[in-house]
Amino acid sequence: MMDKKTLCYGLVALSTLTASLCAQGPAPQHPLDGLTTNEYWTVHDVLEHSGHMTDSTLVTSLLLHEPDKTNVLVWKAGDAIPREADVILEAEGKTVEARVDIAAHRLESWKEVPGVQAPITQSELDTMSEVATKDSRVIAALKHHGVTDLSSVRCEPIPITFIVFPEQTSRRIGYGNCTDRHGAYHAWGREIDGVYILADLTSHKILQVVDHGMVPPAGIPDYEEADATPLPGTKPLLVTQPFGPGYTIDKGEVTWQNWHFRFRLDPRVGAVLNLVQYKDGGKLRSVMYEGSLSEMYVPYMESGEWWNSRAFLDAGEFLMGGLIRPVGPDDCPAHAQYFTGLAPSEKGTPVFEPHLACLFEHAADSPAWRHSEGGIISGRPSRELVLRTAAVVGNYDYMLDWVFQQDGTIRVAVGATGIVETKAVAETTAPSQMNHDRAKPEYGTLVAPNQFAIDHDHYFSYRLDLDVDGPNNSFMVDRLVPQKVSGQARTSIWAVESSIAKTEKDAILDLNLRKPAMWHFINPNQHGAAGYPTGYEIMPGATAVSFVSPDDPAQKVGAFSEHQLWVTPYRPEERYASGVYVNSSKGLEGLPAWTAANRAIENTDVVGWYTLGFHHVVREEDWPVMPTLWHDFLIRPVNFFDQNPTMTLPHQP
Ligand SMILES: [Cu+2]
Repeated sequence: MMDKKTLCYGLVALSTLTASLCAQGPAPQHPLDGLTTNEYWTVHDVLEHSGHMTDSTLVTSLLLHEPDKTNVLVWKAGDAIPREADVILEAEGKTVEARVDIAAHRLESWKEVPGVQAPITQSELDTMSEVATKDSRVIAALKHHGVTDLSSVRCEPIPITFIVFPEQTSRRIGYGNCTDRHGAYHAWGREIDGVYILADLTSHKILQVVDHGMVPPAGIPDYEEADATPLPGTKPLLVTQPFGPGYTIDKGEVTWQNWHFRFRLDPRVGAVLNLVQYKDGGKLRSVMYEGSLSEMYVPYMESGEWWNSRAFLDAGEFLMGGLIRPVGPDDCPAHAQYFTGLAPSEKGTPVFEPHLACLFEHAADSPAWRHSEGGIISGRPSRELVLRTAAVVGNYDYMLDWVFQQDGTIRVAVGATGIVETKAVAETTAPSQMNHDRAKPEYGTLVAPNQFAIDHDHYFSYRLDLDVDGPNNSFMVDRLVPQKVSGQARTSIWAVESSIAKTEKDAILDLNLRKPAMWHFINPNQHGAAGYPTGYEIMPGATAVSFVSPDDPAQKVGAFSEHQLWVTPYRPEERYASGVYVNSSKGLEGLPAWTAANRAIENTDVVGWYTLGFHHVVREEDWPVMPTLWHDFLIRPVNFFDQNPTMTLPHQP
């Protein structure tokens, strides 16, 4: 058996192909490093000896509690490293928040939080499936659907993010249906639709079984057995770095070209980048204190009684095993370096996660700059550094990239793939109204016989604590406005009008092609050679806004999706765009609640929240597994440098 410690802590350095590093190292080397194995065990032991734990108490979240930002910014190697953990526990239907001082082996606080539901755990789902498949009402309903061999049946009462059933206001409730993976490798697309189960996850009681009719069992997607067929003419395409990677990692700090940054792999939100700096003229300049995903929201467009509970807040509702899962050899290039990570078990012990992220350089497919003059082409090739993770949320897989460019830009990208969620229907071909009556609205696409993929949205909120040349920044909107011109050959041009957002409500912004604007985070106290304040902008790519009515109860929980940009004053506890607790939520937590106070955001430490999203009208090509669909946005310097920082790049990429 492989010694995990060796794999985790020792650089397997004979070849970069197999190099595997622990993102967090054997002992923390920096206050923002992820919790280590020893630290998980300390937290576990402190909780176990606290006198509060019973056999049924579940650790539903265990995360690093970041030290105070002002202390981190002055921290230097050799200083003591403050280490604390935040734990959310489920204690017989009650939600408890605990904080543990790791260095002192001390429980700092243990407090019940009324009116909220902790994230759902795997054992709750496993237990309920066992209970359900022994329940006489479920057995009878499944028999009615022709399913009598229950050995391959799983009934999963999944979490519900918004209030669908009155029971949710006082109890820990799951709701869902059964799948039969008999004859298949996995259960997606194998739903025994028609049988629905409402369950109390605390008392392990099935509250209600509904059988609303007979739906034929769905076909088997069988994608895992797809032949890998060589394409004629395909020749090897190799990218190698025979002399090793062009970056270094020293005590957890990644240095590549002029970039410096740290990262940890957080069980709730995945990669958390910290202390992102750019070396400019020998001086390290701050760009971003912290950047990470904050929340995800995937509402389905099916209003029918048995499906309308499906609106997922994927980062916060179910944390077990962590949001990100291992990446494989087809996810990252052969020369990539892999990083291991840890996630908590339901007892707060560490669970080792191999290959949880990969890091690699690649030659960009376009020049950093070029100009052709008099037949002479001047220019420079460019390369990029990619930190890649993969979130796996039930049926969906998301590739999550942070891409560092040589020109000072960070590109943040999400690639959506995995299996679209289908509802079993009687039809084996598109119903006539889909073909002929275009006046009738549709809510999905028949991707295979009996498999109706429901349309839905995907929204990702990114929390971006930009610290451009220091923590105190302002948010400036540069609006492009039409200008009338008279007495000239032109009658109309446009001009840029800048305004500083004074308070949060000035900075809740939407994209509008008719009213373009630049979203510009400036340091009003630092100016470049030309006199402009130094800055970085958040530059949207193709994205979407939720136009589901704001009073829709699911939309209230994912309310961050109504706007592309929010800006808040930095508050260490404001980390998740829909709040900490998204199960059975009444909604309007997180960004809408915080910004209601309309706090001042001028010349202070501010945090930008960008929503990347897309509407997913499912295509037949999205079955049985969706081709990866990428969306991105840029964090881009604006007057941060005095000129193009890639002028002096070498000619070798
Ligand atoms: Cu989708």
